[in-house]
Amino acid sequence: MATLVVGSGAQAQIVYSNDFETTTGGFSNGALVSHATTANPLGPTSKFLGLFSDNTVTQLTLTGLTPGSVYDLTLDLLIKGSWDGNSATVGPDVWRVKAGGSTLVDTTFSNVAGSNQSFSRNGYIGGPGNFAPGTDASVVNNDLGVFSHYAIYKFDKIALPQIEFTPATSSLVITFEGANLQGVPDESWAIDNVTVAGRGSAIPEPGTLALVGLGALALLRRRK
Ligand SMILES: [Ca+2]
Ligand SMILES: [Ca+2]
Repeated sequence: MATLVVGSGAQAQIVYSNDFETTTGGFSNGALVSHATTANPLGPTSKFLGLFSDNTVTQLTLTGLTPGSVYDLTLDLLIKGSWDGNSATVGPDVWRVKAGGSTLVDTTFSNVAGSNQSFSRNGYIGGPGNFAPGTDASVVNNDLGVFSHYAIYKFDKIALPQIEFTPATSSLVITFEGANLQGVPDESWAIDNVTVAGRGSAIPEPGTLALVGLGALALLRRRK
């Protein structure tokens, strides 16, 4: 059941996949933590990579990418505790994803009634969203007390716009971070089911083939 896939075959085009049941593989920081609640919507024993708070960062280093190709990042995000969304006094409680020099996600989340969040399914990249707590979450549980209530957001191919990036080089560091958070157990986050997959056609050695193609083109021109 537990899976970690790195650099699988060209057919699958999955360059990274981890459900964090057995390994933190590829990530710079974080522990395998059980989301200790009987209401765990990902299964009572499912583990996450976390818990992160304050300004803690974790980074995923990807290698073997094809420069110029588009890759999709999917994940589940656990927002735990009293996140205050757009609040100017005890926030804003921000969560971001960056790839290289690009910001892929920059948004706020709220688990607290009266504080709105900027996240919605169409507004997570940036922008001054102003939506109710838990908007577009797949699960919201406010029955566990202020430090334990949570929401889970699925960044996937169906419910939300894709998180995508186009690497300029064959390796890339993806950074996941929170900002303005108030520490565990007050405000924290964790991730699960992280997958990175390329959209390109199933070609074993794209770089090599491109060079071969250019060579063939040169030959054709020479013949003409
Ligand atoms: Ca898991
Ligand atoms: Ca806060």
